[in-house]
Amino acid sequence: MKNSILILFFALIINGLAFANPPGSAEVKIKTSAICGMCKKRIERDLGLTKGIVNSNLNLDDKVVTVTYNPKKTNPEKIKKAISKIGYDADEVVADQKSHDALPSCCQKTAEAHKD
Ligand SMILES: [Cu+2]
Repeated sequence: MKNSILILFFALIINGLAFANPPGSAEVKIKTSAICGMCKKRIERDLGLTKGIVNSNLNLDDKVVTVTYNPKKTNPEKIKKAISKIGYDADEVVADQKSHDALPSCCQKTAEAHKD
């Protein structure tokens, strides 16, 4: 009886540790101005090279990129700036004009407007 209580006790501790520290990462969702699959690849690749970012996945349906990051190394503000530097809007952060203008014209956020 004593043993099973001990085992239960340790199981609870181990469980608690596992949940308290989901490998130390955090997640943020950021709305971007991505347009096509090239945009998706470009953003995910460049974010992958950005300090503190563990993983990113851009959903082209709603243009929201889900970024997993290490909160000790970066934060959502820095991540938005990184996306702006790639050439895309990130929530309230407007795309860096120079980077945006360097994108293929089909990937520029004005591309959609030109079609109308
Ligand atoms: Cu594109």
